[in-house]
Amino acid sequence: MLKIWGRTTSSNVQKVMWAIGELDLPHERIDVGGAFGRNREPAYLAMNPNGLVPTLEEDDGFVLWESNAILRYLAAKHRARALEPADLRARALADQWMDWQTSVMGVVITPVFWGLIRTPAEKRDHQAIEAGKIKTTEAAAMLDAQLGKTRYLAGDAFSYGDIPAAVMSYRYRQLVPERPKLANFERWYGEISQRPAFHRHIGSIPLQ
Ligand SMILES: N[C@@H](CCC(=O)N[C@@H](CS)C(=O)NCC(=O)O)C(=O)O
Repeated sequence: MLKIWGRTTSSNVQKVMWAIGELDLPHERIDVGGAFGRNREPAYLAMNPNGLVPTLEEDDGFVLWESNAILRYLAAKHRARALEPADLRARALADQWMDWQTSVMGVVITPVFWGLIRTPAEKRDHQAIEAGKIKTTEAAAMLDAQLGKTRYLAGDAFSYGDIPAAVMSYRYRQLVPERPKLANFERWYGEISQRPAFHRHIGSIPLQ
């Protein structure tokens, strides 16, 4: 059976579990990382030399890490069109937004998430948190601008291109309650958050 190694509270594991939910794939998820540890043990490092989660493992020993690569692999392998756009350009745009989450939104939200959720109040770097809030709001405004033109990020259909940004948006909406009103972003988030797999793997899991 398909195995996913990684704790449910990791945003990168959440992306993969959301895709598994959308595709309705039989799987086993094993808690690793964070308080569960085990990700620096030799057996885990032999699968994923980064010592990070998630890692995908299949019965024949195939192993894959990097959450966005896992999303692409699962979408291509199983009922592809449910997540992977058929049109080449829509697929490229989905890839673009996935990579953008890794290189932009995921980077700028990190000091906010770590500062407010993982750091005791007396040790917080408020300047870094505030700067991260401003930059994350700029990233959300980029989503809003795109979502003013298309219903979803890569076009008018939901795709894996929405998954990484939506996982970050779940965090953004809680971490920055004082954010400006971004009507297109909120409309998209409202639709996304109705998806059962989003609710199960992201929306119902408190930030920690
Ligand atoms: N680029 C990697 C990043 C993976 C990553 O940073 N995972 C974090 C959790 S979100 C992790 O493993 N942290 C260590 C831990 O959980 O113990 C991916 O997208 O899979």
